[in-house]
Amino acid sequence: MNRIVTVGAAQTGPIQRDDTRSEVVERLIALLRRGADAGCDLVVFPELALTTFFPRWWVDDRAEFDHFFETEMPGPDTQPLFDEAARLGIGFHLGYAELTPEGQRFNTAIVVDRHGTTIGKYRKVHLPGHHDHQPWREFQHLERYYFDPGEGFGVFAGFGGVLGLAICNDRRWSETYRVLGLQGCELAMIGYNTPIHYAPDPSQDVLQGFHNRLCLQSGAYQNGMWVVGVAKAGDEEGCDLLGESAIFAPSGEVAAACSTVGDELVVAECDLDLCADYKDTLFDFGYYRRPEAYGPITDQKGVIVPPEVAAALEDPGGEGT
Ligand code: CDT
Repeated sequence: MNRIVTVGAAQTGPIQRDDTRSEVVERLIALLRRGADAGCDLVVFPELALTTFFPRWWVDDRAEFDHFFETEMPGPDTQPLFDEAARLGIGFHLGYAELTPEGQRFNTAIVVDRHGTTIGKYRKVHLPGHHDHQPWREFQHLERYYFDPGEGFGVFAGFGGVLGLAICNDRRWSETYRVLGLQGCELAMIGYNTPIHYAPDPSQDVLQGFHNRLCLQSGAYQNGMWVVGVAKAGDEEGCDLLGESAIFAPSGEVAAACSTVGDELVVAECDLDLCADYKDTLFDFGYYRRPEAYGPITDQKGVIVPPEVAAALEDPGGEGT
């Protein structure tokens, strides 16, 4: 019997700064109910799904933004989401800002089973943007100011398969999917908030949708896993966020895709047994991978052009010119 998990990608439209937590949770519950009506086992919400994307603003004292963080999960505002999911008998994935008792701040995602129990938690590893105030930008991207980095990519047992979590910018790094793939991940959930305008190189603005799909799709194919990419989309406080939430099969094919930038649910029946078609053939890691040839992947962080190559390029009339 095939292992089919019916997954809903629950994209949300924008969340404005003054929207209350309970208003947002009501929207999530509405999506959850649509998911239940559509037969979902699992509904996937975006990154930072409870608040506006507050790293777009600078404040001198980070603590001024502590109200965007959750100190407990579930807390009083989010308990209704857990309760409704358990009542409906479906699981969910939720991204939120986490403030720990020790004062650490993380960009976090959890996966909750159909009984309302949290079965997996992940803290974002790749924090994009900058740590300092850069007033020349139309808006800031201060994840490196507001968040501490997470420590790694774990996988979790749930819904009959191996689940993996990553968050937004993580999806642009092939290492993310490979580390999950090496742990047998069969279904990766990745929420995102992606401003269409990229201040350091605006020529990339028109390519945002293409790059989003390129990364999610190739991550799915090259690791033989389902990938669910879910956006918080639309005009949020004057910042245009990419939609294009979608579910990708282990073949890399699109199984379901959103077409709006509002609250929208699309559903795919994800057959986890399809992963083996790729994991046991072309991407049989145990048979084909050559870790002994991949040293620089973990031995170094930035680019090191080998000295002899650099020298050849500097030698006028030499081999490199
Ligand atoms: N939320 C998040 O990680 N967004 C980034 C924006 C990159 S530009 C600073 C992303 O990779 O989509």
